Amino acid sequence: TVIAPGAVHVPDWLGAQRQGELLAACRAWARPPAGLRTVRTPGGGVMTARQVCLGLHWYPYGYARTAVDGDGEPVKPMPPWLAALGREAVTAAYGDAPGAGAGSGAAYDIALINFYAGDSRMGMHRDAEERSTAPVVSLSLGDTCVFRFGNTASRGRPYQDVELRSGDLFVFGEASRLAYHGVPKVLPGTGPRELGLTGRLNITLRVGGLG
Ligand code: MD3
Ligand code: FE
Repeated sequence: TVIAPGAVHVPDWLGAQRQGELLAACRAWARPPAGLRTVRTPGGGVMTARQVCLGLHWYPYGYARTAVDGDGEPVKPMPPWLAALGREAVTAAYGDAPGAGAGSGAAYDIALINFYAGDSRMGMHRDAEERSTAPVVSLSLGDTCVFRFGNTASRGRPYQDVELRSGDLFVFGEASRLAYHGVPKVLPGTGPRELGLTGRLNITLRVGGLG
């Protein structure tokens, strides 16, 4: 489903088996060293969703090449299979026409994994720290959330609210790459029982273009 130009939602893209495998990987990445962390925002606040980074740090806020918070350990690497999943996702959303999804064709080299407990939220923001125009790939696991997709001009209206469920893929590229977006709420207890996850995980795959 095309929500806006370049913003494509593919419900239930990951089957039960791949959801289970991705969750197991996330649980391993969440363990120390360089495991799940609390992120401080520039305004002095704290994100309610906790985060794990692969490939590059995002501490205390924004990409950095050295450990500057938490346990001081270097982040875990981006595994090649996860980079390949990013490319596969872009093809699933946009098709494989030459130039589909634009970007430089560079490899997906950063993953930001957000863990939402029942009362976690994410305010309206844009993702503009990457130095690449490649689409951002989003994968959801566990509880359903309300995802708010806005516009490129401001945090406010117009926006569209879309429910993201376990296994859903969303790709944000082209004219939607710099749109404001957020997660106003998670709907507790709505995830697939057999997955065994309380809360919600969102895995975003990015091309940093940061050298
Ligand atoms: C639209 N995560 O990590 S995923 C984020 O569910 C983030 O955890 C939310 O926003 C989450 O930055 C939303 C959907 C998403 C991710 C990246 C985008 C939408 C986007 C980048 C550009 C435009
Ligand atoms: Fe974002």
